[in-house]
Amino acid sequence: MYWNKEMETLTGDDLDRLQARHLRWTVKQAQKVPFYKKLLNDAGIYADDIRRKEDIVKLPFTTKKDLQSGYPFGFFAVPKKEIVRIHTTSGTTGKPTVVGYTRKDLENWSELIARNMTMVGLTDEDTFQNAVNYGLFTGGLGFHYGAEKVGMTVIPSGTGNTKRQIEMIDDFGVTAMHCTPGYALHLAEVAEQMGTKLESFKTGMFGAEPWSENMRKTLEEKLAVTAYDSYGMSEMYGPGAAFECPEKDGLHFWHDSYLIEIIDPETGESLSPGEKGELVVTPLVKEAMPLIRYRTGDITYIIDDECPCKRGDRIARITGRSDDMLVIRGINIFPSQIEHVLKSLPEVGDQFMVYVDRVNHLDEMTIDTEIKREYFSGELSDLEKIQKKIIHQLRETLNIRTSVNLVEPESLPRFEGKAKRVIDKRGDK
Ligand code: ADP
Ligand code: K
Ligand code: ZN
Repeated sequence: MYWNKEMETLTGDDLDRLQARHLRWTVKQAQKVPFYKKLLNDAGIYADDIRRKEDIVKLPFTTKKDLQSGYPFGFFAVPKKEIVRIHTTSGTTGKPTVVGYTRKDLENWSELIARNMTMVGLTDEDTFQNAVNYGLFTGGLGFHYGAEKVGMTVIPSGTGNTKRQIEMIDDFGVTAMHCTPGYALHLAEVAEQMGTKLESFKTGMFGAEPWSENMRKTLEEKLAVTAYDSYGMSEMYGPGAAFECPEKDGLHFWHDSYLIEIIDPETGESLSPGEKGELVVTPLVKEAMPLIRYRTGDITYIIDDECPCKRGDRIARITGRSDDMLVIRGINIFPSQIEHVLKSLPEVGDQFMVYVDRVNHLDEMTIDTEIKREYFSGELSDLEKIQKKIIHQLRETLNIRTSVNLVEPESLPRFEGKAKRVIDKRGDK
């Protein structure tokens, strides 16, 4: 099933011409942003130099650091009054990355979500529960409006209160759901304890964090659903940029809306289909915040053989990161952000260690942190107060609940070379 068959299956010269035109437009749009104006000027590249999509390699890369340098609105290419929505995502230090949308951007985004949902067989007959955070994260409102566009009955359940979520699935006859794969597994377990088989639930759309084929098998068995992988990031509108078709063999990137490349993260050199590297994305229709060759940090490869569904190029599942970003319950966290929070608290000493593990199928983060000697009174109540303060501050900034253990000054390992502050045990599970 297709939402927009012509666009989804465009090939050959027609596709090449469309992509080249959109790329040229995007470069023009980017030139309205002072950062890009200077960058392109310095590189001596202008929109008119872009004749074919292959010309993209002449353009410079953009990084998350660049976006941060423009905090908050420095990357907007349209006057503020044309921005109708803002989302944010975690940055590398204290400040988040801000993304903005024009009305047209929101329409474009909904169109892509509508394509994804139609691709996996969902229609206006379906009842859809969106069990992700509806705040500043893009997964809530993004999927919500796409599902409404299809005409589904949408339940904006948000996160939390798993028992209630399960009751809603049963009581409202929910057929399709969007959440993180970790949460889906938790849901399956709680449903089992509650003695319900979630009869109506048939289609799971899972994303925002890495998962595996084994996890798919488990989810499909436990929930008796078909599970699809959904990939995106706030800088590309949000989720929905790439999505699996019923073949479940790679995620189709919407080729009229994004140009994708794979590079060697060390050298920046372009890699060929099948070669694993860092995904670089150039959105082709973003008005409010055009981006050029954005380095996602996500590791994958391009699959360019034809899919039976005739849609465009696919990427393989994301298997890792080229940087130290952690994805915990779908939330992106950089160790530098943790450091930033800890350093802002006078009681906290020099060293910390982050442990990430999976408990009952959900990601848990624990931070061991040293306390300065003058605050290490040995009074239990004082220490508890400090511990609470740290937990609160981390939650405020990172949007995630962490456990914190206070340890004595100078008791954590010191590093001579590059500090290894994160121990992630999830891969072993
Ligand atoms: P989202 O809400 O789509 O997760 P964010 O901007 O918060 O958007 O996070 C984007 C990052 O999340 C990606 O760069 C990637 O590291 C991770 N991510 C999103 N979807 C997936 C997925 N399906 N598989 C693996 N990682 C994913
Ligand atoms: K994420
Ligand atoms: Zn396909």
